[in-house]
Amino acid sequence: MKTLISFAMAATTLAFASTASAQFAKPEDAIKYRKNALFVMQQNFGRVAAMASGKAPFDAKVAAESAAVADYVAKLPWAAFGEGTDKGDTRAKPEIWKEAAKFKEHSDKMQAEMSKLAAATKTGNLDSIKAAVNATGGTCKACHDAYRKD
Ligand code: ASC
Repeated sequence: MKTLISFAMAATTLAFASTASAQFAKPEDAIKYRKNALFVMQQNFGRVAAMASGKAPFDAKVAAESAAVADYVAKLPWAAFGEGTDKGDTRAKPEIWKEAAKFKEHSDKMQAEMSKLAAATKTGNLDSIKAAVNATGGTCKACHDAYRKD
């Protein structure tokens, strides 16, 4: 009995672990998940970008907090681009599923630049933040140009 319970618990843990990383009940859920993650990321990145361009007053603490959130959330959307999630309420181009390696290169690049931005905000140096915002924004644009409709 004890063995059965621990087996059941281990199975449950495994099920939750894979649910959290890559499985969604419905394709619509995956699409919603990745769009919401990208939205939260953009809101936080955009806050820092507004400071970098002088559109918002520079607040080092808010910049660092926002960049840290963007850096973490940047890891999330990619698990939600699984097979069968190419159709529905999405602007994702079908090429994403035909050129998975290239798409991953874009997402890896963005995550790397976002991490550099988070590091730059920790120094509080506005010039390095500006450079990192431009580099990160460039990776957003490159991927949108290649893989997003309109
Ligand atoms: C943003 C946003 C993007 C990028 C891009 C940078 O804030 O939503 O897609 O920056 O505009 O060129």
